[in-house]
Amino acid sequence: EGVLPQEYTALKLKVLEWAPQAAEALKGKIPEDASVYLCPATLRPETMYGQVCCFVGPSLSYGIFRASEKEYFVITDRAARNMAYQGIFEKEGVPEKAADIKGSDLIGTLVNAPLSFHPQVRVLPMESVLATKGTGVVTSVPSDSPDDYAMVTELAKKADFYGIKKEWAELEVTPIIQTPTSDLLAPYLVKKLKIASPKDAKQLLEAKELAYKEGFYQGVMKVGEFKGEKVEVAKPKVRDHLIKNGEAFAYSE
Ligand code: A2H
Repeated sequence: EGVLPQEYTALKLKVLEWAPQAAEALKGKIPEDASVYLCPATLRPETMYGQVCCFVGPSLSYGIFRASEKEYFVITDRAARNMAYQGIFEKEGVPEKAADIKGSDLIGTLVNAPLSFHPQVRVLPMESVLATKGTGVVTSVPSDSPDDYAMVTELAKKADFYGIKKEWAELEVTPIIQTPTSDLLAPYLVKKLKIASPKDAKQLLEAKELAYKEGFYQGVMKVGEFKGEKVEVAKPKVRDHLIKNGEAFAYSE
């Protein structure tokens, strides 16, 4: 944990269709006219064009919290307490939980991913999602996150084992950011460091650090409204754009 607070962008991925297990578990618990959002916390809002799925920890517990009359968020209890404290919910004080749900029951849910070339993506499992960081929900950008690339590759390879449809993990990975090394930095580093699976934690940590530094300091946007601009410059602009559109909000911890 650093000394400075981490300033995340929490995205709003609207649920379009619940996985059958989730629909069953949530029956009658959420007002029919409300929208429900999975809210991944990210440090790389400028990469959101490249979302291909949304990860939850299959063994983690989530809550569905009332943000306002018409909006509910799927996040950990811990994140809900922080959000209530930060004035993100309409009502102050103890967060109002409409339902509990296990990560495993969310797998297969179809959500809308703001800005993404793939506007509809699936919720998929990732064992390494921590309950103690962010919202416990992580949006997946395999072009720029080695962890995400290693995980989607694994999911596509072993779809049956993970109980998912192979095609959910096989959405095209599009170049988002050009760096001196590559326009698909995460896949490049995963291959270069010979990372074979999400279990190669040591190499993944190295890849993550390299990707983050090179992407942030030397990256140039290859797509989107800020195409041609440096990542450093585009990052806050993409963030503001998402927040203004009601597709994200500031969250820190
Ligand atoms: B980042 P930091 Cl493209 N458990 O978003 C595990 N990882 C989590 C998490 C949790 N509970 N909550 C957030 N994260 C991930 C995009 C991204 C991210 C890219 C490249 C690097 C990257 C798409 N995934 O993070 O420990 C989220 O993934 C590498 C630093 O607070 C979030 O940003 O520094 C990042 O880790 C936050 O990590």
